[in-house]
Amino acid sequence: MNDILKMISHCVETGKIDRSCPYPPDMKGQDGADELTKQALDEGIRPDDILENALIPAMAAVGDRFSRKEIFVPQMLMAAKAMNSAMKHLKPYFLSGETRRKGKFIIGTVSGDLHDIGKNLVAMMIEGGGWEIIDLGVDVGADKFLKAIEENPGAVVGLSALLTTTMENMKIIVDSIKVKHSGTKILVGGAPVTREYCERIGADFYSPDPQGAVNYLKQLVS
Ligand code: B1M
Repeated sequence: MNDILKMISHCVETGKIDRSCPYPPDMKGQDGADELTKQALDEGIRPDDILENALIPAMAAVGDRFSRKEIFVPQMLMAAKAMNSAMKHLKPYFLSGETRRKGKFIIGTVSGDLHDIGKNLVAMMIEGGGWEIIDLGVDVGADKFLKAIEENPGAVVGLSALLTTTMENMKIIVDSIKVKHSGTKILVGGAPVTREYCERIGADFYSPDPQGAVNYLKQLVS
C-alpha cells in the first residue's frame, strides 16, 4: 500500500483526527486523517482508492480490536471522528455534477442505532448517482419514516442497521411502511444484515455496499 494511504489508515485506526488533535499522545503535533487525506487527493490519489484501501480497512481493524477488548467505546468514537474528517474531503468527488434528479431517496439508521458512517456513505454515493437525499439521521423509528414518505410520495426508502439488536427494528419499520404505503420500495443494509434477513422481513432489496444500492436504484428507474 502507498505510504500516505498507510498513514491515513493509521490515523483513523488510532483516532488521530487532525494536527490539533492531542490524541494519541505519541502523534501530538503531527498531521491527522484530515490533512493527510487532503494531501493524498492533491497528490492525485483517487478518492475511491483512499476510501477502499485506507478508510474502510481502518474501521474494520477498529471493530476487530473492539471485539478483542483491546480498545473501548471512546477509542471507537475517535476513530469515527477521524474517518469523518477524511470523508469531508472525499464527498465533493463522489457527488458528480448530475443536476437532473432521478428521484428521492429517504435514508436513516433504524431506532436504537447510532452508527451513521456507513449510512452517510451510502447516502453520498446515491446522491452522486443523481438522487435527492432525505437523510433522517440516526435512531429513526417507523413514525419518522412514515412522515417522510407522506411528504415525499414515491420516494425509495433505505434502512441501515449495524447492531444485531437494532436490526430487529428493521422488521417493525418495514411492516409499518408496507401496511401504510404498500408500493414503497425498501432497501436494507448494514454489517449484520443479510439477503436472507431482507427476504424474511419483506424488504425489497439488500445490498452489502453502497454500489449495490446505487445499481438497484438505477435498475428501478430504467
Ligand atoms: Co459500534 N459496534 N457500538 N460504535 N461500531 C460495531 C457495529 C461492532 C460490530 C463492533 C464490534 O463489536 N466488533 C458492534 C456490534 C456487534 C453486533 O451487534 N453484532 C458494536 C457495538 C457493540 C457498539 C455498542 C453497543 C458499544 C457499547 O456501547 N458497548 C454501541 C452501540 C451504540 C448504539 O448504536 N446504540 C456502539 C457505539 C459506537 C460508536 C458511537 C462509538 C461508533 C459509531 C460512530 C458513528 O457511526 N458515528 C461505533 C463504531 C465506529 C463501530 C465500528 C468500529 C465501525 C462502524 C463503521 O463505521 N464502519 C463497528 C465495527 C465494524 O463495523 N467493523 C462497530 C465503517 C462503515 C463504512 O461500514 O457501517 O458497515 P458500515 O457500512 C457499510 C456496509 O455495512 C454498508 O455500506 C457501508 C459502506 O461499505 N451499509 C449499507 C451500511 N448501511 C447500509 C444501508 C444500505 C446499504 C448498505 O442500504 C440502505
